[in-house]
Amino acid sequence: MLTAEEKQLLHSVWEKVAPHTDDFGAETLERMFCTFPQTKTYFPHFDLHHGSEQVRCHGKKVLTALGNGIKNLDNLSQALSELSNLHAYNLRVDPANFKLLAHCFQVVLAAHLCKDYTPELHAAMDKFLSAVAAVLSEKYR
Ligand code: HNI
Repeated sequence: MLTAEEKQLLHSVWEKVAPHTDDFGAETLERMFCTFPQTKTYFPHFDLHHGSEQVRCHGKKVLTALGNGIKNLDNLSQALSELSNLHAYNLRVDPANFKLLAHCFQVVLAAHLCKDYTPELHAAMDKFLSAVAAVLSEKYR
């Protein structure tokens, strides 16, 4: 699915994202909770206010998992297998929400990387996030 060029783009963008996983992760979640408030229902045990340490810590976990996915583009299903089990069997997150999170992450990337977030990179990231969503949803049936 991803071309060699797209894989290369994803690897290089992650070098820019990796030093900011806390900030970008927190902003991604804050945007998701603000823009799509229904997503908050999965986090009744979290303090969701701006600046929440829990949100920051969780955002870092989510982005670290995405970084792990980028390191394993050729065996994504295997790399994210545990997370797939967790979201399907334990958390039971409606897969529609994966698209919402992906959208918010793309907004964060565009806002911070500005011109470096080229249409080609946007397209590659969109394909990657769709593949992650597919893996996280594949245990639902
Ligand atoms: Ni998600 C826990 C990664 C989408 C709700 N999630 C995690 C963890 C990672 C993670 C990593 C921590 C696992 C652990 O502690 O072992 N989540 C991802 C990724 C995506 C994603 C890579 C999609 C790109 N998760 C979502 C979405 C929701 C969601 C869209 C709901 C709207 N996730 C959760 C909840 C937890 C969670 C709830 C448990 C949080 C906690 O700590 O209690």
